[in-house]
Amino acid sequence: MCSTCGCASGELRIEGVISEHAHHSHDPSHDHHHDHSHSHGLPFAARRLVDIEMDVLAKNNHIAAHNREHFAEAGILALNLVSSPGSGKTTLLTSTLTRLAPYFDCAVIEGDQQTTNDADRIRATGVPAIQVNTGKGCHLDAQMVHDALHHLSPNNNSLLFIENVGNLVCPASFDLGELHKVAVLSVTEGEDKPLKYPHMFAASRLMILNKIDLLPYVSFDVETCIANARQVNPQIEVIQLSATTGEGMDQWLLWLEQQRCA
Ligand SMILES: Nc1nc2c(ncn2[C@@H]2O[C@H](COP(=O)(O)OP(=O)(O)OP(=O)(O)O)[C@@H](O)[C@H]2O)c(=O)[nH]1
Ligand SMILES: [Mg+2]
Repeated sequence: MCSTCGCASGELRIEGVISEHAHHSHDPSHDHHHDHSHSHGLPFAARRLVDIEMDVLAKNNHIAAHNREHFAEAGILALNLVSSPGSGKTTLLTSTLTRLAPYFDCAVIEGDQQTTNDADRIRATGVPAIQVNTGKGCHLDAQMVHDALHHLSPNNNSLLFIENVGNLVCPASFDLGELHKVAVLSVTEGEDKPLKYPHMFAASRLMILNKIDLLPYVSFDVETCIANARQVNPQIEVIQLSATTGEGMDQWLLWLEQQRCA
C-alpha cells in the first residue's frame, strides 16, 4: 500500500502466507466461537486510511477536470507520458520535439523526485519546460500540473507533454486533465509488465514499445508483450519505435497529428 500518496485501492492480496488470523477473517455475519476477541469489518485506522485515499483522489479529480476545461478552451493537446524509470520518456520527447517544434508550439512539464536534468534536456531543444520536483512523492497530481501551467503558460493550440515521475504504479490513479495517458515500455523491461502493472496499461490509450534497436540483444517477445497489454486493455494502440535511432518515429508523429485533429 502506498501511504505517501494514498493511491492504494484496497485490493491488497498476499499469496502464500497463512496466519491464524487469516483463517478467521471472513464474512462478518458468520457464526463461530473465539477464545480471543476481535472486531469485524475495517478497523478504525484502516477505515480512516480509505477515507483519506478517497478524499485525495476526489480532490485530484476535481482539479483535473478544471485543467481539462482549460486545455479544451485553449485548444491545447495534453498528453501524460507514464512509465517505469529509464524507459526513455525524455529521450522520446527530445527526439519528438526536435522534429515537431519547427512546425507546432510545444511545451513540457517534467516530473521527477529530484534534479532538473530532464527539464534541462528539453530546454536544450529550444522548447519551454518546467520541472516539478515531487520530493518523496511518486507521481504528479493535478494541482502540481495546474501550478506548473501558471509558470509555463503554454500557447493556445499547442502540444503539451507531461512527463510523469518514473513509476508504473501510482501515476495510473492520478488524472492530470490530459487527453490521454501514453505508456512507454522499453524492451529491456520484460514482456510481462502489462500483466504485472495492469492499471497503468488499462488507463493508457497508447503503449509505445521503445528501444526496439536493442531487440537483437535481449530476450523479449514483442507479440507476447502486445497480447499481454491487450489482455488488460483490448483497445490499447501500440507503436514500436526507437527514440535513439528514429525507427518508428513517423508512426508516433502521425499518431500525434491524429490526436491534434481529433
Ligand atoms: N538503445 C536505446 N536506448 C535508449 C532509447 N531511448 C532511451 N534510451 C536510453 O535509456 C536511458 C534512459 O532514458 P531516459 O530518456 O532518461 O528515460 P526516462 O524514462 O526519461 O527516465 P526517468 O525520467 O528517469 O524516468 C538513457 O541512457 C537513454 O539514452 C532507445 O530507443 N534505444
Ligand atoms: Mg525522464
